[in-house]
Amino acid sequence: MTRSSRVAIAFRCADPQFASALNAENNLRTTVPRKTIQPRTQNLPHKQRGVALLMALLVVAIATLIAVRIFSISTTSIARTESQARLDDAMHLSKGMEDWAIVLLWRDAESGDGIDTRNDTWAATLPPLPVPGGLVAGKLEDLDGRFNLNSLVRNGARDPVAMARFARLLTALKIDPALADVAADWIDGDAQVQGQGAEDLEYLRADPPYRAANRAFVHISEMRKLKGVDDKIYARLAPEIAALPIATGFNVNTASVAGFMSLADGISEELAKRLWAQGRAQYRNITDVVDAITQAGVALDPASMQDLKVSSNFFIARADVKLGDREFRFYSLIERTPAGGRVRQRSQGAFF
Ligand SMILES: [Ca+2]
Ligand SMILES: [Ca+2]
Repeated sequence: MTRSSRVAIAFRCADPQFASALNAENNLRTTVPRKTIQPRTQNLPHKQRGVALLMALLVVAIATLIAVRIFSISTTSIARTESQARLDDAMHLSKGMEDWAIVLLWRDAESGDGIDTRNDTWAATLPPLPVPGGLVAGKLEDLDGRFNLNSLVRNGARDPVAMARFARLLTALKIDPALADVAADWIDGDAQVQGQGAEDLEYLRADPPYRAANRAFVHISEMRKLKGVDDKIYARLAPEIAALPIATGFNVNTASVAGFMSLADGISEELAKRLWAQGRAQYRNITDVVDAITQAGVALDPASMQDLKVSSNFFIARADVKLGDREFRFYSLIERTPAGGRVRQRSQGAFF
């Protein structure tokens, strides 16, 4: 049924002539049984008149209820249609924000400095812009400065560099580093518990029971299902991790203090804060950051430096849309490519 036909029904039901039409129909209906039943007893006409009146009242009451129900269904449908239309408009606007983000990232790449930092244009918050019926605001954050959970297992085997880095990150965040084993078991293809990890047997005891995913993380919120992760731990972890569809390097320019602490044993919080530079680190290449760490007296394992970089390929674009009294938030996972960029994932409401 179309929206216009629903509206037509609603107004027909609300028409004042509707009641008199119903009354006329009721009179007809109640007249028929009276004529049929009338010969049975002497006092039936009087009784029948009472029944007829009762029936008339009942039918009017039911008709009124039906009319109200039809009207309320139709108004709910209209409300839902309007609500859906708002959501559709908001989604269109959020896709406009994706286009904006991709253009911004492409321009940044074209500018030619080859590095990505929080001082870049893409990192600036887009203040609320007026659009027909509301406002739109946006924010881009890079994800390559976070730990990619899917780097824990490569080609079916645990990656020792990634495992050690994640364990150090967990320690820096005051979380039991055993969670590195648990996360690796969650995504490795087997049901064999390694180290202090957990597989199906652990999760089948839950209520309701579930199994280990045994495939790459699709979203970081999967971490909530892992052994040992409660709301507090997840809240600490979420801003530090990413679940990217491919193996990526680690951008030191956008790393957090805990991220710097994860690079090597012996990087104190104090040193990490210096390297982090109030979130404004601007290393031109990896040699710069390696020199800064070694000059502070920390030995670096060359193998653990292999995936460090100073640029990013994955970003999360946030769009805040306000239309009338409704507010929407959308997140889009954007991959920067040589041709520009593409959207790899979308979500509404919460990203974490
Ligand atoms: Ca597994
Ligand atoms: Ca396993």
